[in-house]
Amino acid sequence: MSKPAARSCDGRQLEYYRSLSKAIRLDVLEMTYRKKAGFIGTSFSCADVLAVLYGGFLGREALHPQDPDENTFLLSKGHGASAWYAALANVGYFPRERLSEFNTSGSYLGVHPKRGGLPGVAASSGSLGHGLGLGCGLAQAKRIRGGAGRVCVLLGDGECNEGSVWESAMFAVRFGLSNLIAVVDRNRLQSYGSDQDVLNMGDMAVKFQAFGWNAVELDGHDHRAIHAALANAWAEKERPTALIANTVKGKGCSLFENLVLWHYKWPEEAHYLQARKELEGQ
Ligand SMILES: Cc1ncc(C[n+]2csc(CCOP(=O)(O)OP(=O)(O)O)c2C)c(N)n1
Repeated sequence: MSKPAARSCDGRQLEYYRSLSKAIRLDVLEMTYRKKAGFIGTSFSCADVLAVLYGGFLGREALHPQDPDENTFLLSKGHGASAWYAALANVGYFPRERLSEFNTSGSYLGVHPKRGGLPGVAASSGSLGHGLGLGCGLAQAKRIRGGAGRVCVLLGDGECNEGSVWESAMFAVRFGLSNLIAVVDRNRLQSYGSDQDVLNMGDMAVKFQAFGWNAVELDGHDHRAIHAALANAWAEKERPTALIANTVKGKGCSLFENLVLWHYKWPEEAHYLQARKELEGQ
């Protein structure tokens, strides 16, 4: 059942978010280093957003997307799957030991998410540009059935180069989907370069506003700000909400931060040891 979260969070809640973010990054580091697979930059970039979403808003209840009263989360930037698995495991969707199945043949913990075998994973993703459309459909269905559930979709800013994102943005406003929340991981790096060099998205809050959304910009690593923005989005009654979360790709370890190299690269032993040390000290 969807329940409104408090608008502000206290010190205890902030401490929980901090420890969850750290656990997510440490688990991502283990998965990408041990399995030589996954995307560490994108996963570290969204770790704080996922920590607040799962630590404060989705809890353990986002399991049945067809239930109109349940909240549903979709990872549209599917290459960030390792961070999603780590968030799910750390809040209790499945045992943390299962993270060792990452990138193993026959496992549901693939490099990109696959629906149907892992609690909390409502949709497959990896081909960018589809999550917001799926989110619109789910939000519309919950609305038609008179439910109170929200649908939250996490997208990459490079992903927003896809025209399907903006087609979905128009649909969401046309049908007044105030139960739909898009969080854009605005780290300004894609897979082969900066968004400035590839296809610049400019002011994304202004773009979403022009489409009729309630859109706000925030620091995507500030747990208090993320909590407040999500609480406002959860309470929104008229329009869909876009949260443009300004982030640093690779955030959490100085080796990986803001370097396009770490979109695809996996840590070698020296990187792994330094990253562990930095993360454990946080
Ligand atoms: C339709 C589609 N085109 C291209 C790709 C290849 N691809 C994977 S990740 C990526 C860059 C995504 O950048 P962004 O959305 O900014 O995500 P970030 O990793 O920075 O969080 C691309 C182009 C894809 N997965 N799907």
